[in-house]
Amino acid sequence: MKNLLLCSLLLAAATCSAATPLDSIPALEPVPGFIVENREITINPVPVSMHYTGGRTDLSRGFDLSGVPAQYLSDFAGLKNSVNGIPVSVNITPADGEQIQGRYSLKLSKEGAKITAGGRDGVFYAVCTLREIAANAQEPQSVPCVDIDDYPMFKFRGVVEGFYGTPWSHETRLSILDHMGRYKMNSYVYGPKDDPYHNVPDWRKPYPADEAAKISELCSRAERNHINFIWAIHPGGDIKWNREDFDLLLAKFEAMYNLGVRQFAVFFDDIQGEGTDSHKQAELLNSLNREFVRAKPDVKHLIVCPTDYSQAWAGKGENGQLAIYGRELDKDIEVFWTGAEVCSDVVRPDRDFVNTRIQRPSLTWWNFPVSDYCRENLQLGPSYTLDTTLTSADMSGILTNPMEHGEASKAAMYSVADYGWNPAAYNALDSWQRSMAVQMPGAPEAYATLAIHACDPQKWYRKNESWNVEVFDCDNYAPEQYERLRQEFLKLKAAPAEILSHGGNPALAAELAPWLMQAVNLADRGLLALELIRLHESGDSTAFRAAYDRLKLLNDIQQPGYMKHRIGTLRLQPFITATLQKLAPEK
Ligand code: LOG
Repeated sequence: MKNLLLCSLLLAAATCSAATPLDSIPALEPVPGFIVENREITINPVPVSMHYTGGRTDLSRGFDLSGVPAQYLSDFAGLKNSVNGIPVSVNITPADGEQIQGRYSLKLSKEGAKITAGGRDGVFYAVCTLREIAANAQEPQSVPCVDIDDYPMFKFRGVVEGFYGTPWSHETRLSILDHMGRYKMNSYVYGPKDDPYHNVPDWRKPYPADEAAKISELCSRAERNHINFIWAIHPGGDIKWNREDFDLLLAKFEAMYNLGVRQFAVFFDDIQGEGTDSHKQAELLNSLNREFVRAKPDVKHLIVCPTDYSQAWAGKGENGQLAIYGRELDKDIEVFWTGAEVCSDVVRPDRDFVNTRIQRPSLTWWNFPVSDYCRENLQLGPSYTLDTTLTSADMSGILTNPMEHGEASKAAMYSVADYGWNPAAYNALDSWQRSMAVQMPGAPEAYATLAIHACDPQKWYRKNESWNVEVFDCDNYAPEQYERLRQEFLKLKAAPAEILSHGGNPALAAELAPWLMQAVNLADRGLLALELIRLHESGDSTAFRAAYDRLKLLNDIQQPGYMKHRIGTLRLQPFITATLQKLAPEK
């Protein structure tokens, strides 16, 4: 059964009388999609084709892996291996040119689980699916039998750690690689702007030994998860277009190769001066391609982030950087593209713009949920405004640029993995809802309550927020609106304690901690604002005045903390501010 949610609420929420800040709430696009109720099996990403074949099987007894060829056994880690389990078989079909990388079929019946795949990645993806079924089935003792035929739409699905700010810790990266692998993402680009050995000033130097050892460990962890670890360099800020700097770049790549890196990227974003020269960039990339990439059979295609990575300033004509890339850059080099703006929807028109110029499908660098331009805010909302009709002809893939809060970014990664595998079936709202439970298994509702009020960055890439409630003008509202808002403030007040005590994800709770405190404060102010409205109506001017002064004082003293860790900025705090303004006693 499907429930069509929201949409119309949003416009209603913005309808307020004149002269209050509520008037300035922007009308943002509703989150598309619907919550799927009562599903028997949850698999993320949603498979391309899945049929129930009748009958049920028991996964609670585990899997008999004795028939799995030894070379694939390591990919079955995490599945309960048991001689009494259902038998698993693996059949490798000879790879042919037509085969889509990673395609697999899985037939789950009473007799066992039959995996057919073209190669290693396909087997791994089949196991991911099996693990999802085993972990998420409503009743593991009785799981419906299914036939699944599945393959990814896009060649690249993953994460570009490409933000400004504190780079992720080593532990966070390891855990993100596991998270990505679990949801069939295959590309992780290492490019944190504030790593000095990636960027100016130290891109020419090798990593110190302890950092180097960590990169090696990341490479192994990525490999185990069938992820290409792509190391990026950002030399454009001070590069000299001479042989000396080229040799230093080659030497750095060689050093990274020796640490285990097998795919590379060169970033020319956010630079000025000499480094922006399009012809020189293309020449350097082609030389790297010939002298390094193609010279090593196990190194995969080079990737570049151009200086003109967004339509906002990309030259349109034939002397623009993109057209120069199109003419001069080797055809096997992938080109990043963010879209119409730096932070943009993933839609067709600006893909057409870039692709016709670079003469290949671009690789989307999606600047969501990155928050380096709005560090006071979290971006915990749904991953939406992703065109579900795009295909591999429109782009070679999608990588999300996340927040410096790695754990808090995992929900978006879950959904981008979903979209990148099977865009046609992508259901933004449902994918987000599922991600809440994955991230906070002990308190999914509390996490969703916090997240729904922590979506809007307030500038640039505005996102809908608090769409589950209506805020209203204090002298023009219906009793149900009042009660709904009160219930929501009560839920928000309770959510932080629930997240901390029962969430089951301490690393995430630690990242959220400063916002959790502000959520409680905000909910308290909201409840007081509602009480104030009632007291105003009651005519008890003494009680009203006392409550007004209390809320005003609270709002003022909590303001500095709130400005550093903001929550409910789109609708909830504007409601409180508007109520205070409107009910201000005459001096
Ligand atoms: C940077 C990126 C940053 C993002 C969002 C690209 C290609 N480069 O404006 O490092 O995280 O915007 O602030 C960027 O997006 N430049």
